[in-house]
Amino acid sequence: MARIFSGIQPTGIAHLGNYLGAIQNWVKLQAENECIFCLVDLHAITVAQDPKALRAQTLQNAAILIACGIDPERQILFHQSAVHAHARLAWIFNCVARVGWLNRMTQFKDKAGKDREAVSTGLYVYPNLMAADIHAYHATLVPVGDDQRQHLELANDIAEKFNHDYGVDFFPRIEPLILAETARVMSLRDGLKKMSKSDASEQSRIQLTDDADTIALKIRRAKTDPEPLPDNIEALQPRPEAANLVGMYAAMTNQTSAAVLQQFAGSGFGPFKEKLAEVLIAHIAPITKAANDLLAEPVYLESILQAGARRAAAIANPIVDEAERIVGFLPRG
Ligand code: AQP
Repeated sequence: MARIFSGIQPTGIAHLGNYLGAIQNWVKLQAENECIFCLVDLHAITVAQDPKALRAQTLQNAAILIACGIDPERQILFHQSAVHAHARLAWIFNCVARVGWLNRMTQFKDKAGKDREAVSTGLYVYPNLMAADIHAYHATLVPVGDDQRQHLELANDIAEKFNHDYGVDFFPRIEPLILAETARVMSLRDGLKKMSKSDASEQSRIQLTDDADTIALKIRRAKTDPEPLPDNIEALQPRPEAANLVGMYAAMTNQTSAAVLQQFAGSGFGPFKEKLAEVLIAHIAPITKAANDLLAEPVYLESILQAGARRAAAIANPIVDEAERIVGFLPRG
């Protein structure tokens, strides 16, 4: 049984991309692994957040994860800021990682854009905190999208340097678990941009709290092109928006994009979008309902996260205490 660490940022409401790329895999992984699921609010504030919205989104995403099938009794579900071991280890890793390593991180370049001087230093050291999230539990498997591969390599470089510099064999190697079905879901407004919680346009994503009418409207308005659907995958390649919608339908109905094209070849987007909306609504409506039921009892939901945090701290604290001893800190007493 491997120990798995997975996180999601409460920077907005979890969307279809998070679901297909991450959450549905987490639900499957629970059966055979010890899983630690974290709402990474420390990561979230690396870009500006409204405090009230951040609190609400942390609870909303917790409700969504449980509604999707994450079991907070058998596994650990908590909010990152409640377990101080993350920040303590991240500081040590800030002192282990090299500036040259962080300068190579493509996600920082993407997120900082042209205004690199104006972004927070937190955004720059984000990968060090991510390394701490994993190593604080001696987790060895991390299910992520392909976009996170570089951060996991960095987490291994940090662990190796720590072990080497202090002459220990303390932090294990991490293996990324990049699942074949980790589809990248793209924005409904731009087929070349990934679907994202922080995209300014809510029309760009299907949120896991959207009701049936909202889903239908967003899909109707999704950007497409004037051509009918082709009968082969190659012909979809220069049509990112069409490819994205076909990929969504395929993922929701458990088939390949090629099989979907066999079914809809020659069809215009009107009827295809109607079918896509139908399968999305059928899948998302029960999640929305279960999440709303949980959100009606925020105190209960908070108590689930707090209990999870206590269990997480019981694993992480001794590991981070030992890391602090290794670097030469006196015991906290
Ligand atoms: N569009 C996507 N398609 C497939 N997988 C995705 N993930 C995110 N977007 C897509 C996967 O979801 C997990 C949790 O993501 P995250 O919240 O930690 O951060 P993110 O990747 O930065 O997600 P967002 O929605 O784009 O958030 P913001 O806008 O705040 O940056 C990860 O495993 C990720 O791969």
